[in-house]
Amino acid sequence: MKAPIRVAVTGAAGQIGYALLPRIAAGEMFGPDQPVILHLIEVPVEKPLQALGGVAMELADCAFGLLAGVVQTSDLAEGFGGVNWALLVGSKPRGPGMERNDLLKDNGKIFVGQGQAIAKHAAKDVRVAVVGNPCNTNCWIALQSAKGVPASRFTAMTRLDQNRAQAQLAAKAGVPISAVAGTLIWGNHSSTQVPDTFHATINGQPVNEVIRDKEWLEGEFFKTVQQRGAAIIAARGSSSAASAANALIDHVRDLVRPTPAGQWRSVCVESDGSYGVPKGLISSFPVRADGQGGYQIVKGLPMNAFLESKIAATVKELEMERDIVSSMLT
Ligand code: NAX
Repeated sequence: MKAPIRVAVTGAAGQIGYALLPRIAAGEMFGPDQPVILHLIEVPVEKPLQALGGVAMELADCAFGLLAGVVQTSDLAEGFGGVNWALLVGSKPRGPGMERNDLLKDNGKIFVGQGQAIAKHAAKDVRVAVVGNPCNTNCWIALQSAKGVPASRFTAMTRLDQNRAQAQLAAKAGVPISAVAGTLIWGNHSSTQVPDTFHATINGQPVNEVIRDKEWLEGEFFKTVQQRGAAIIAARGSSSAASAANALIDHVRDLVRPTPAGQWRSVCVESDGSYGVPKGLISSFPVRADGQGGYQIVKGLPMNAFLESKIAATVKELEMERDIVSSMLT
């Protein structure tokens, strides 16, 4: 058995936390031979802290062989102390009548503090995955605030969007999920995200040769993926939780392991200027992991006018978000 790794999860008493934690403790994220010590971080408020106690009791009651310890805390020094992974799930939800700019600023403050605490207290090899929305910009803030931690350690999640796109294509083509490969999300995890079917395949064939319905591919498919989160809220009365937790398991597991030859995963990472995305923005790209803690943005995928115009729009939104929060950074 390997030595345990420490994994921090913020917002651990929330609904994604509830769906996520047992799966990490069961070995689905880091493998069946990797023990974990979970650092559960919540706000210092009675109700979530009480709920967190219940989550910890349930984790104990699962008697997971890989769960080597549980820390419950509101203190960021303790929460991020020695952690190898920081999964930043908790954030402030958008309240009734709240402007997007206010949401960005309120969450910005949270991620400044968390970025600073990660730099100060986490393990030297710490890696960060941001889920709490607006996740790209929150990730950008955390990265700017975590002085001394390499930017390549910071990612944000568009894997749920990729999984949604893959499922929609499989359903439309009437094929198993496994027949669809290479689905890809560009840009911001928001309603401007760009689900790309041009580089995906179904049973090894280009998508548009199997689904001969350009109107659906550029219309309904696009909108369904972009607005799936809102559709789930409308149906369930709360936002995606099981699928979001599942996507985070996929996101981290696929960054830890080497990506199989010829494949990529959608991951929001710091732009190096590829595909016309300004350097420094946290944007979703096709990414390949090397299994040693590193990754590469896949270069040279052919683009077209449709993709370019959609990517330009989502990048514009990312720049706008960055400009709103950048005054918070010292
Ligand atoms: P919940 O409201 O159920 O839980 C959030 C939890 O975070 C709460 O328990 C709250 O007390 C805690 N929290 C808030 N601020 C915190 C802080 N500063 N430190 C520690 N804990 C804090 O939300 P949930 O459904 O779990 O969603 C969590 C976040 O994921 C939201 O921001 C949501 O928008 C985002 N999502 C992101 C997705 C993605 O694909 N990137 C998809 C799913 C989800 O919508």
